[in-house]
Amino acid sequence: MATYNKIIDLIEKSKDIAVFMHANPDGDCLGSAIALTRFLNKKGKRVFCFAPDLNKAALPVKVSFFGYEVITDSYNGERFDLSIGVDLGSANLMGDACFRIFLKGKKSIVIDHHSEHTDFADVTVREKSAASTTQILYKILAEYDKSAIDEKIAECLYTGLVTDSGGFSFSCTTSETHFVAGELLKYNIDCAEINRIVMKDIPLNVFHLKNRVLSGMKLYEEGHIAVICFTKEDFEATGTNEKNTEGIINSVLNVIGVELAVSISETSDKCYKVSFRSKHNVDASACAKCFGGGGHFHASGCRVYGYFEDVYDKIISSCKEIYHYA
Ligand SMILES: [Mn+2]
Repeated sequence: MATYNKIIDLIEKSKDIAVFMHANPDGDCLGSAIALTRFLNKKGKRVFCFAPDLNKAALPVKVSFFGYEVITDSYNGERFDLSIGVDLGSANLMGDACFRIFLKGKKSIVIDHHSEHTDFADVTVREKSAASTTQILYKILAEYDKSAIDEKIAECLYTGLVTDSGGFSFSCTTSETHFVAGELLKYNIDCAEINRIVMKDIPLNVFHLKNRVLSGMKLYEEGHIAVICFTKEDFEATGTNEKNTEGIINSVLNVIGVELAVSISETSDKCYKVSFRSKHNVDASACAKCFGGGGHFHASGCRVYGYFEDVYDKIISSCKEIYHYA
């Protein structure tokens, strides 16, 4: 592919390369950044991989098996031949500190798969149909030099595929997703272990939070709309915080008959983070848009401010309206 060759050419001509990810990086973003860093190191490049806000300590423990030692500890203001951003739909998702460093690259590349994307680099590879950025990155690296891909790199790339496709279960999963996964399994990676770590493992305190909140699930519209709430008391009682709510909403959506699942988490006084997940033709993004948020058709979110009772009522009435519109 012509764009792949452009990228390979730019990398070939560069000596000092900086790699960037988005804030709150997920398995795909970190997997892409670390796989790319390791690959470029093997190609003899001097690579600086920047954590969001240059805060390496804040990176998620879950995927630390990638090996965070390749991530840059500090930055002394120097320039780079090339800046490469991964899994980045827009420049501001990088955060100000990193974007200022990104601009220090004489040339820039972005590799991304988000449907909402604003170009900000000299060369952009954007494949909306790719389940993950690592799916695209594998194709580029394989085209560049297959022999430089090793087990560690394959592990990072494979993890990105698993996390962004929900364990090959979301509709973004294509034959190419499985093809790339198949190629990566040839590197002898432990796919069962990776799947367990990123899809199944749950800390005991989060398990308690989950049980507590799920048992309070409320149903509306003959069981087609389900709502769970995470209060400050739930977090305090279980020693968790609003970051630990991730994925719990899926257990609610899994209930047969539920078409729209809603999770309301109290993040601070009179401030609520709301997530929507839907099935079939129910538009979750329309729910989030009512409150200034956004997202995908089946997964979206927003923030709502006010007294809990008011916030709750407003959300439920919007959801009922959107559910009946479908
Ligand atoms: Mn991604």
